Amino acid sequence: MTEGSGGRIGVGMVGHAFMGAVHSHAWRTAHRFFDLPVTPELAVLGGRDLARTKAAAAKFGWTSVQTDWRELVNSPDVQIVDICTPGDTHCEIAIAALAAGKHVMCEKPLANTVEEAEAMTAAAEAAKERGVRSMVAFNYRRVPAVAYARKLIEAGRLGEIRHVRALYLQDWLSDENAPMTWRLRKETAGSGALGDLGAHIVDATQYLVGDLLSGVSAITNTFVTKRPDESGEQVDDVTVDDAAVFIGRFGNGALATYEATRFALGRKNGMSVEINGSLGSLKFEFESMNELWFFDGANGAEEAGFRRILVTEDTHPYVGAWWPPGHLLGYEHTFTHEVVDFVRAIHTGIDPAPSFADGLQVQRVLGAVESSAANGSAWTEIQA
Ligand code: SOE
Repeated sequence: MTEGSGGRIGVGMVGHAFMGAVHSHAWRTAHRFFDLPVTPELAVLGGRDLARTKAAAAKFGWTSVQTDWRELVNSPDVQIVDICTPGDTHCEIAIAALAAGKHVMCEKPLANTVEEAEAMTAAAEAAKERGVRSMVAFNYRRVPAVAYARKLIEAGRLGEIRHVRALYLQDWLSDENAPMTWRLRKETAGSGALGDLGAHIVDATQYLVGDLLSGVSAITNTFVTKRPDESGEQVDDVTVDDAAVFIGRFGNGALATYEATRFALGRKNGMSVEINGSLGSLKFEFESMNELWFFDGANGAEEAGFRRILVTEDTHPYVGAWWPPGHLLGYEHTFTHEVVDFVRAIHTGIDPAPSFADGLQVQRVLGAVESSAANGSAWTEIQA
C-alpha cells in the first residue's frame, strides 16, 4: 500500500526529542497551509519509554504510541515512517520499513557509516520499483532563501562557480563541564560536529552548486576528551570530533572550504554559505534566514554592491502558502516544506530529493573527511 485510504496518509514517527518535536509540528501543519493530495495523520509515535512517549504524544498531537518500533513499522495505520532517532538506529528501522512497503523519511546524516548508508540505499532503490519512496531530511534545502539561491545559480546568474565557503558554527560544547549525550559517542552518533553539522553544509552546498565534491583534505579535533556522564557521577570519554575543518574540490573545479564546530562561542546556529561565480556572488546566513545577499556583476561598478533580497514574496519558493511579504518565516517552516515535498512526491510518483542515494554520497564525503584527517590531511578522493 503506498497511500492511506480516504484521503489520509498515516505517519508513524520514531523518536520524540528535538527532531521529533519539529517534525510533529511539520506533519500537523503541512496540509493546513499547502494544498496536499492527502492529509497526513499523526497516527503512531514511537519511543522506548512508555510514559515519556505518551507524554510526548499528548503534547505533539499523536493518536497512539508504540514502544516497539517494529510494531510501528508494521502497523496498518502507518504508510510513512519518519525516523528521528540517533544515527545508530537509522539503518535497521529504514530497511525494515521499506521492506514493509512504507515510505521513509530519515533524519540526517543518513547513517553512521558508509556501509550502512549503502545498505539503506540498496533497499530504497529496490523499494522504488514497488512505488515506495524515501528521502533524507536535509531541511536547510527548504529554507526559501536557499531554494531561491539555487534557482539563481541554476539560471546562470552566478556564471561559472569558483568558490564555495560554508560554515556551521554552534557553541553548546564550549563549556567543558557540559555533560555527555548520545551525540558525543561514536557508537550512537557515528561522528561529532562533522556528521551533525558538516553533513548539512555538504548537502546544502552541493545542492546549490548543482555539482558534487570530488575530493577533500581535512583536520579534526576533540578539544574536550572527557566529560561528566549523564548521571553526573562519572567521567566518560568523548569518542567523536568536536570540530572538523576541510577543503574540497568540486567536479566542476570550484574550490571549497568548510568548518563545522560546536565550540564557536557565541554562535548558536551559525550556518552560512557564500558562493562566488564569474558573474556574481551569493551569501546566506541561517540566523537571518529570510535574507539572501546577491552581488550581480552585471551592475556597473558605480552601483555594484551586495544587495539584500528579502525572500518573502509569494513568488519565492514555498512562501506563497504563508504570510504577506515581510512577515518572516522560521526554522520550523523548513520542516513543513520538507513534509509537503515528500507527500506530494509520494502522490505523484516523482522521486523526492534528497534521496537515500544523495544521503549516501554525503556519507562518502564525511567518510573521506575522517580518513583524510586520520592520514595527516592527505588528499582523499570521493568515490563517485
Ligand atoms: C544539533 O547540533 C542540531 O540540532 C542538529 O542536529 C540539527 O540538524 C541542526 O539543524 C541544529 O542543530
